[in-house]
Amino acid sequence: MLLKATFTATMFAAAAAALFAVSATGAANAQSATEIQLSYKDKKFDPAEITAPANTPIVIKLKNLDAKAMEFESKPLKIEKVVAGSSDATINVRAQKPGRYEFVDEYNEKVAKGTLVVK
Ligand SMILES: [Cu+2]
Repeated sequence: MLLKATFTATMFAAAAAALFAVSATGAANAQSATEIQLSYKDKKFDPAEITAPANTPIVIKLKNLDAKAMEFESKPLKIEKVVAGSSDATINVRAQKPGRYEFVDEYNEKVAKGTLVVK
């Protein structure tokens, strides 16, 4: 019985250490987020293509320079955010695998397109 109790305590300690390691990694990721400046004017994203490293959280600082509201939307990134006219927004993007991720202003999606390239 004593041996079993010791074993269980050791397992518990190992599990606690593993949990701590996971949260420590999470904190490190949050610190290394890539920040990208993006503006929106005359129904165009500038730049139309933005680039970020793979497997790192991304923060898009979006400036809507148009007087009207727009809606930043990306189906592949599962993001939707309404940005009022003449205002800024912060868009948090989870770490992504390499690839091309399209986004649009949903209110003008035929013309207002951009791409996030992750590599
Ligand atoms: Cu939408």
